[in-house]
Amino acid sequence: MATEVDPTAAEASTAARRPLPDDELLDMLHMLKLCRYFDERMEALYRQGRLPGAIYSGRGQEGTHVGVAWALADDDSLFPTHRDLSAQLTKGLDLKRVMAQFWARIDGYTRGRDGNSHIGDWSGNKTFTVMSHLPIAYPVAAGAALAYKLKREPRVALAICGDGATSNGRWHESLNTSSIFRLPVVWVVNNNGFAYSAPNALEFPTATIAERAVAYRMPGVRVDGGNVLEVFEAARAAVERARAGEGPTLIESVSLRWRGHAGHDPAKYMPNEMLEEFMGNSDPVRNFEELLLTDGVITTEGVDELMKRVESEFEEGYEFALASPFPEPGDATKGLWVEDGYWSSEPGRGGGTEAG
Ligand SMILES: Cc1ncc(C[n+]2csc(CCOP(=O)(O)OP(=O)(O)O)c2C)c(N)n1
Repeated sequence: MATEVDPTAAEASTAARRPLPDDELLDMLHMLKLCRYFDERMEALYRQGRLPGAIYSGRGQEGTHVGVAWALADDDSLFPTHRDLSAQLTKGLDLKRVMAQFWARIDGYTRGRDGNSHIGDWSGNKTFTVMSHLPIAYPVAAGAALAYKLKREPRVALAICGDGATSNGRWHESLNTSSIFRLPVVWVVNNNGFAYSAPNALEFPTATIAERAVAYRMPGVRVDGGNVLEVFEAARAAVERARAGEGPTLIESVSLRWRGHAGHDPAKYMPNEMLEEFMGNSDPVRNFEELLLTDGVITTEGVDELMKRVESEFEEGYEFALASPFPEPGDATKGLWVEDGYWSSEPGRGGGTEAG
């Protein structure tokens, strides 16, 4: 006997896989594709000797970056690490200024002081500048969260680091302090399997990073970085919990980086089978595109249009970067204090008084 099928039930079940309205899902796909394309093109320019700075590819990890940053409100703050440019773009960094940064031009976020990923825009998009010492963003995020709590501001800080950084004392101090004071903070660990070349088994004795949350009496969640919606939903729950005054959450997102630690690292330590498995089954960009195609949120023509838009955004950014002037020698001694306006979120030379 044929079973009666209720078409609205099928519709409801696929819609249940989509926790955001369709227009936001399309924006999310755009961001995922932009980040992937940016990463691929920047690597190509680097290999051609046309990109002077260093690159830290986050290819394969866009699901984590876009998913966690999507859960933040404008006034919430992001504390990223060297591999998290995709999270910063999602939080609102301007692609043109990011590219000017990589070519060390005056319109870059550090106004020509740095040629790679030490980017941030605290006065604009509340992305704290990336610092090298791992995981230095964690204690700073704890401090920001403490300030929000003391000032009774309904804001949340979210910090990201890699698995390797969890072996550093600052990581434990940050989790400990945040739990004692129930700070409005979300701790994200992007577990890409390797701390540079050291595999997880040589980094920590537990099977997962999420289970270490027990020691700090906070929830620990492990998500699949290949599934941007799973990441987003975990981050959204953690952000809501933090905003409601219930304290921190630890999120471990498992997502291999497909490239080496930096542009100069061929990553020979990464087993081929592992890489193939992640690239085959855990590609967050392809997985999400397939979901939206299957659910009829986008068509193949729509995907082609999106790619054209992404390509022209990149070209515009590239032209902007190369047209932006280098800093003048005098700029080096300007803007050493926050008050003088040099660090305003406007591009260009900025205000700023001479030091000394
Ligand atoms: C305190 C500190 N020690 C060492 C380094 C050098 N270093 C830079 S990246 C890196 C690997 C970090 O691994 P992980 O945290 O897993 O992040 P990944 O780069 O793999 O994304 C190391 C050791 C550093 N920046 N800071």
